Amino acid sequence: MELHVGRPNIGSRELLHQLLDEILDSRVLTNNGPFVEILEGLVCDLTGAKHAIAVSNATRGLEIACRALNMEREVLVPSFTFVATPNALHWQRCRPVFVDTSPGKFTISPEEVERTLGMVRRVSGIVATHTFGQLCQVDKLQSISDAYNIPVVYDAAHCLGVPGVGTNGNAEVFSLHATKIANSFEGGVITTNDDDLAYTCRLMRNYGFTGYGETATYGINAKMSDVHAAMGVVSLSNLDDFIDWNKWVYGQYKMRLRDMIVDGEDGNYHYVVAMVDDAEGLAAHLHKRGVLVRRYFHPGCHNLIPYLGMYPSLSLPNTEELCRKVVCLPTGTSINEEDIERVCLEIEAYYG
Ligand code: T4K
Repeated sequence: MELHVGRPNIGSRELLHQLLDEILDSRVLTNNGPFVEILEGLVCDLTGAKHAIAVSNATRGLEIACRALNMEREVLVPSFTFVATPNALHWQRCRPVFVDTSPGKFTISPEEVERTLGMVRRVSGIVATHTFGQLCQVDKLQSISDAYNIPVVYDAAHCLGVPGVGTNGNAEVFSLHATKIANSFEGGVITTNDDDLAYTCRLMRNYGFTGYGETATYGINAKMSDVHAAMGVVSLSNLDDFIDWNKWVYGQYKMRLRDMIVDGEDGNYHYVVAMVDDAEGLAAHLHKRGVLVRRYFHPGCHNLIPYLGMYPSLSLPNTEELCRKVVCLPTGTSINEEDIERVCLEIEAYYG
């Protein structure tokens, strides 16, 4: 049997079936119905954010947040992230300017952000990823944001349930994709404490409508259906159990593989990250044996089309090192003790 990194956490089927019946009986299937509101309330409770705006996926959420904050032209972004992060900017006709990570971290380097701001003109914002549940250095980034008067949006796709996330920067964007710790099949949520920004994001996800036949801004369809929201509600109701399970899985790997496993105690344990000298060789060995580890994020975004070749002299040594070394191991509620034993035995066999 194949072992995966992104096998979805399911939660209570009974509750989901009950909610789906309610939705079908009510015939309110979408257009920001009651389950979308319930989901948004749960995310506010969880994160402490004043506003949560559910959207169709995190990529759209990033687009909307950046657009609502008037990001245009150059925007600073890490290269060590899922390609959705720069793509959201590119899709909004912004130019992603890739910045290196801090040594020993998975997140964008504030020092490199500042250095880049000194070299690149017309930067209108920063989009920084809290990678694998490891939060960015938010205080340093906030100081830079204040000093240069540019907004910061956090890509918090991996971070539901991570302490201290939801109210940083101008906005944070979570993913509820099937592969995330909590999921709504597909989905995302923007959180912010800024009333005006929340209002604009709400309008933008719904064509800019303020009322029947009235619009106040340009917008798009980024709504989450109530069926998706119901799955999100079920998933969030089970979030503590998912985190507990992940923590146990992480502990098992850590006990067995020790320093190979990156410390993850500050996060939600959703990604168990191994750092090895030759991620390529190890991943190939494991894939042949049905252990479908993932090399997130290899190659770095600056080496992916459409960004490849855009900055020929760009040097991102810390990013390159992570791309060479990081392997994400199978985790989540579908993984059990036997599976972990199998993964560890295969890794040990590879290293002889
Ligand atoms: N920002 C960051 C930092 C992100 O990591 C992501 C998404 C986003 C933004 C964008 O969020 P959304 O717009 O999607 O809300 C996966 C996910 O598809 C992607 O959502 C995620 N990041 C990324 C890190 O991982 P792939 O290409 O590796 O996905 P895939 O479909 O190959 O799935 C991985 C594994 O999970 C496979 O072995 C199969 C298994 N799987 C997957 C799905 C969808 C299942 O067993 N069942 C399923 O339903 O990108």
